[in-house]
Amino acid sequence: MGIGKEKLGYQTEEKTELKTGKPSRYNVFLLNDDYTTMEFVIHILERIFQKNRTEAAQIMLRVHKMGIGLAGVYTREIAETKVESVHRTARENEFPLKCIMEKKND
Ligand code: TYC
Repeated sequence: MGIGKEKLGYQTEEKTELKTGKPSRYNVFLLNDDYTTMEFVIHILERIFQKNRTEAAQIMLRVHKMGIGLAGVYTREIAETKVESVHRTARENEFPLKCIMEKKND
């Protein structure tokens, strides 16, 4: 048994939301790899992140060149669902594409 978050003085997500009335937002990033095709990443950005083809191609190229790129910003549950959808769709198509989420500083 550890010391609870409350005693250590951390804010829980629930307390922050109750106080501010605003849910935390999360950046969802795509990561580069050597095997996933450019066309598949564009398809993911169009279908899962609702980007148009021009935006999708720009984000894909940024990930390809920089190693990481922002696909979208969402509340926690939606971000979690996006990450799962990317991984499931990539697995179904036998690509190693990875997607991560990170809480924004609110
Ligand atoms: N680097 C990949 C290639 O050259 C393309 C790619 C872009 C893969 C973005 C993943 O998130 C990614 N085929």
